[in-house]
Amino acid sequence: MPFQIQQTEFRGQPVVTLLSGDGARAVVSPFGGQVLSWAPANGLEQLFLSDAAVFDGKTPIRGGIPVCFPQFSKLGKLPQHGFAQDAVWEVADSRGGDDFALVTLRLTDDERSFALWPSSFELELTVAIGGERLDVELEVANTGHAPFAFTAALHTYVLVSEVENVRLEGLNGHDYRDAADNDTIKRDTGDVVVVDDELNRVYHDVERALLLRDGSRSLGIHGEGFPDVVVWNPWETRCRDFPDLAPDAFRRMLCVEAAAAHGKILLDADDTWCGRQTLVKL
Ligand code: TA6
Repeated sequence: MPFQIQQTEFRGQPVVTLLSGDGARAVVSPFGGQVLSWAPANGLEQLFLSDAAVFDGKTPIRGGIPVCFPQFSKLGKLPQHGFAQDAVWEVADSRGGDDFALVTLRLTDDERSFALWPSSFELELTVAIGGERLDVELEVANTGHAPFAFTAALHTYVLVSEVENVRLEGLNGHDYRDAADNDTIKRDTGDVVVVDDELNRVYHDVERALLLRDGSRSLGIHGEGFPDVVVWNPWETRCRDFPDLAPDAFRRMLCVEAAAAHGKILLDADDTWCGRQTLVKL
């Protein structure tokens, strides 16, 4: 089967659909620079996208892989998660072959970003699929004359069959900031992370690959460049606070995010930083 890259529409908004020669599929939205859907070759959907997500070209889309930049969460004075998730990115490149397809989106500073954050930057987000693998790479270039600092995340919503049955391995022994418990710093001492309540943790300095087990399905999750991992589920209690999540949607999602959230990344003028998250269906 030849690879296909098409600019089409999804829920009334422009998207790029990728199909690699070996049958992996993805949908990427220029609005937000956001992966909305990914299925590995011969496999099922792996990302959660809320049925109640708003597709109006203005509101951040609930699900897939939102890009948080230049601020993760409320770690600063900018709107929550910064301004990249509701900006329109330009399609800069796309290519494919027998075993891959990729698209690169680009976002540069403009009047709106400058009013919020007076720095000159260029972001490139490359989404590559093929076989069992999804790679999402965020490159940040400082195109100005002064250094800047940022926090960031690839806020990945993994689709799960029932969140209470999910086991997340690989975080044992790591310190985390528990945002669901007054930002208390704790150490993870369990073999696995289990979700049976609201969970909002920023794990510090995670170098290991993680394994998400969901019944017979397993997903490897690995970050490079991003030092931290955020694990988030709003549970029943907080799910109600999100108008773009159905009341029981928390059961079908677990966010496992590649993040730079514990400390800021400092980027000198003319310098470039790169972070990546890789998901592999095992
Ligand atoms: O990554 C976790 C988090 O920062 C939570 O605190 C939670 O609010 C979530 O992201 C969703 O944020 P959003 O701005 O997309 O509603």
